[in-house]
Amino acid sequence: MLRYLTAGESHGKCLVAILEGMVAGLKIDSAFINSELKRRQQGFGRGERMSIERDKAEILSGIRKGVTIGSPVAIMIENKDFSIDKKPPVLCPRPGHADLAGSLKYDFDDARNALERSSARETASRTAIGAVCKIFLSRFGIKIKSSVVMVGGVWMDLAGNQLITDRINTAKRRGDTLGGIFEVVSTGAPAGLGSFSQADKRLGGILAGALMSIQAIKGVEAGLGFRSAEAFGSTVHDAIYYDRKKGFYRKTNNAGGLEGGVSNGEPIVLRCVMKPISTLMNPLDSVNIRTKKAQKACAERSDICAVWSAAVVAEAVVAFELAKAVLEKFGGDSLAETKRNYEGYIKQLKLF
Ligand code: EPS
Repeated sequence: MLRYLTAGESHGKCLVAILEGMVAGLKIDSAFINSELKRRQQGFGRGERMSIERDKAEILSGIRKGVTIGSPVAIMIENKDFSIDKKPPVLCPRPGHADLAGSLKYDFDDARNALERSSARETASRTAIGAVCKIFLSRFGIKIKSSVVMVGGVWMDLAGNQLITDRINTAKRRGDTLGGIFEVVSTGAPAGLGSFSQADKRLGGILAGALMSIQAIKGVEAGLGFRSAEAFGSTVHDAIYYDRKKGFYRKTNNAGGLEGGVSNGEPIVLRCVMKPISTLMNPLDSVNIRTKKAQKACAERSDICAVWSAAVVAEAVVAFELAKAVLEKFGGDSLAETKRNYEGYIKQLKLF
């Protein structure tokens, strides 16, 4: 089974990620991992931290001479802003962040203990894991891309970048923040990943759960998603056609490539809603967790808008889940073994 763990605080010494279960024999280009880390740091509206950090993956184990050897792949990303013990306590929790819920849960009288780990800085680790998974998936012709669809109510297809830039600048002037919507599209996945046999094997549920686990994500839809609620079934479901060369195919993809919890061979199309960043420079009402007196929420350096970054993180978590689904379907401990099994199945699909 493919699995991963991450560790590290936002202003701790470093971030760590361990990916276990990746096949042996996969060539890993560390420049690709670093380019994914760089993509995550970009986008208009990011905070000052992004000019401090130069996220770079240091591979600690699991890869020898640029090739995986089947043992856990451990990756470290250094935090240039390693200042956790010098930071002031956070006493007035920010609405929307994990500050209050985390302090209640762990019995902290300093919400910094919660915010340091709950911070979206952790997503750098997931991006590194996702990059390894993307390399694996590329060997099976599976590609994952994302695009930002809307920021702060301004739709990309209706507006140029300038309108969105203006909106983010307005938020900044007001001491406010913005969220948005982005889309993640995976192409090349064969029909048959995931299963309807058990709730926890349904690929739609697995992908939605993974995307909802990304900091600040408040909603996920597949294909036509929420918009399918207002239409007749006849206009929602994707009619089936057959061609001797192409095999089974569809002219529409409202299902977003998922039917019955199983990939159907069409692109897997997922959209996520990201709420606005919860650190507001013009803060909302809060309560001091020690004195219990009314006070404004704490406000320290953060982002205004991180939708572009979240889209890159979403690609990474989708990459991990698809890599896991590929390994569950085809098995194997080496890339050659997994590929052999995959090719046998593709042949079976062609003969169907
Ligand atoms: C982030 C690093 C953080 C934040 C952001 C994401 O750095 P700092 O808190 O030092 O400015 O910029 O985290 C949040 C938005 C959040 O709410 O936790 C990063 O590396 O992506």
